[in-house]
Amino acid sequence: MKKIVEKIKRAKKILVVSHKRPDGDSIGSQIGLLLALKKIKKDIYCLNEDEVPETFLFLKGCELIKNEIPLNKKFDLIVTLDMSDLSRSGERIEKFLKELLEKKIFLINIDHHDSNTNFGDENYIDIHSSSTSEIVFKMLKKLNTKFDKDIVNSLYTGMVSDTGNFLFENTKSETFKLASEMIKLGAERQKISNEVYMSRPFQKVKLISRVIERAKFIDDKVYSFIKLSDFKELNAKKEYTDGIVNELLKIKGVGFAVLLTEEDDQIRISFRSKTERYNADLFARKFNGGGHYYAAGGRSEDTIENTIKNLEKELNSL
Ligand SMILES: [Mn+2]
Repeated sequence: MKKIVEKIKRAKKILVVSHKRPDGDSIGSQIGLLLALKKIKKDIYCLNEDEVPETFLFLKGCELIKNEIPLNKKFDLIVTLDMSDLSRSGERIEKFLKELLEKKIFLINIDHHDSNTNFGDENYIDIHSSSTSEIVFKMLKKLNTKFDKDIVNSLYTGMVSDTGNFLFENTKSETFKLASEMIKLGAERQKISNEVYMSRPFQKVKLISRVIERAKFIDDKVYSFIKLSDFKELNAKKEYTDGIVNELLKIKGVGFAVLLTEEDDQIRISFRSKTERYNADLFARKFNGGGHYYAAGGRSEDTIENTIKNLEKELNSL
């Protein structure tokens, strides 16, 4: 951590990148870092493949996250957040990052995924942290940041969304301790919980109901799917799929849940576990993916029918 703090102190122009299909943690950690470093007069460019999801537009500073490759490419440091692998940034941005790396621009990789490939020049991977936002908060404290409401709001949002509102296994006593510190520093706990967990667009609720209706059980394991046509029929945005797999996991008696989402060019698969018996990370590796013990992702380039067949077979032998 010390090395990273020193590198950041010395850098002037910093590129901050996170993963495609951003979530609360990637957005929260990016904005938190950006606002804090702006205070000490760093020139920051936050770059993501995809736009900020609707749910997180309430965060002040989210308009500073860009989707365009910068024209002025002179950076002296790259920080990647919540990214287990360079390719997680998305094709377009990965290509840009590789160009910068060829020019020997130093890369700091900050993440909490077990499957992180340590692709940075300096890697800070803490798999015991609830979220990347939690790691960024600890780092900013070491940088003697003068925290304000907007900084802690974004970091708190990252923590709240990666822990499912402090519901998932990754919620540790340390998580509550840091959350408490953030609240003391001005984080608006209730507003954030309302924005992230109590403001579902009705079309998303309809999508959830479709997923629940289609649920198929194999012992204490469950899976369901979303078809491309569902989005059109329900007038639902692609980002509404976020977190839906947890609705399957919440069912009494379920220990392992899988959600398949049909996309234009692939099937995206989410895996969630709520018991030590099932390792989502290991299971996801059978489907070109990985992640954490209790939450992981994968994908398939086969049809949804074949992917379901394959999944059933794997679930039966799990
Ligand atoms: Mn995360």
